[in-house]
Amino acid sequence: MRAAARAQPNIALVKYWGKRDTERNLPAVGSISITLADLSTTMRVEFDETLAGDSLRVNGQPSDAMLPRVSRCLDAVAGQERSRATVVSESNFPIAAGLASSASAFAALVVAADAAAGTGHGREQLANLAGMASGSAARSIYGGFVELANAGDHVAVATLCAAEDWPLTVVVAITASGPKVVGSTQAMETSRDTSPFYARWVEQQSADLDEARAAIGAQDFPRLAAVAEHNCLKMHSVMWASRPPMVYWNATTLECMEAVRDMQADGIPVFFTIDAGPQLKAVCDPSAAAAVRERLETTAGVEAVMVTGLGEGARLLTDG
Ligand code: 2P0
Repeated sequence: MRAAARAQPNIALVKYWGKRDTERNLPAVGSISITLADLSTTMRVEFDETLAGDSLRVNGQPSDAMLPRVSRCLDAVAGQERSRATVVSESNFPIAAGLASSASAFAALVVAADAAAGTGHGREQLANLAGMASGSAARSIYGGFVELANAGDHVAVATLCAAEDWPLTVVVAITASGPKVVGSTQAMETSRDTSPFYARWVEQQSADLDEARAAIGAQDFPRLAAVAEHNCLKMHSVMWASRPPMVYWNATTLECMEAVRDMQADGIPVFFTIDAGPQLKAVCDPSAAAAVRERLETTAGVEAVMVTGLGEGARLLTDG
């Protein structure tokens, strides 16, 4: 009745922003992401019929705030009649700072809970269960370049290109640590309810997905760079035009963006993307990784830099 699983966060190149069904947490738009290699969350789940309630520890500390969401996810995987569980989560990167910690956490949680409960869900089902807990978590079930598509009352998720077939490098510039001001779930609803650009955002997404899919199929870096930066800035424009406005960037985020622009002008194959947080993620060809790292590390205000390749999807650990 116990198991452990590991999953990595993913970074969307064509973003998920907005929900079409808040009850089942279904996204309003499809998305395309890359799963990272070196940042990870390990989840240990143990069901025990003698326990009176679920418990959760995150990086050694009890986490009552996240517990209801984890309990609902366990109900979805193992059924309402399940035994209560002890859940222990360890991440090797800062949580709740726009680095998709919920994606790696819930992807690892559903894989561990499925094994611990012996429910034997298929991969597609696990992606849907992870997505119900956190939309982006569905993508971390898979590795490499991953597309999530809306399909009726569920999502269809698949790897478009394996990590080893187009091994890009991601350099994450941490410009501020600590939890974000507005959580994504609330921010998405505010955008849908108030942003004059939201409807256009949803309408244009399939064109961006087509463009990114084609760029990935052809391993065309400049083409992928152009659509990814466009889609990122469009998502942030939706947020900026919301009421109240949601601006996740700080001055250092902009300094990093300018550093990426300077590198592009020098012919370095790199592009940026930014999620619901102030960190800038630079995606580059591995041959440029050292230069990109050095440039971002020496950009004023950057607190730390993390470098990673692309990795595999969520998986069980045998030392469970
Ligand atoms: C993404 N983000 O595609 C986008 C870009 C943030 C900006 O998916 O409400 O934490 O739990 O389904 O998965 C963050 O959203 O949101 C996210 P919920 P989630 O990566």
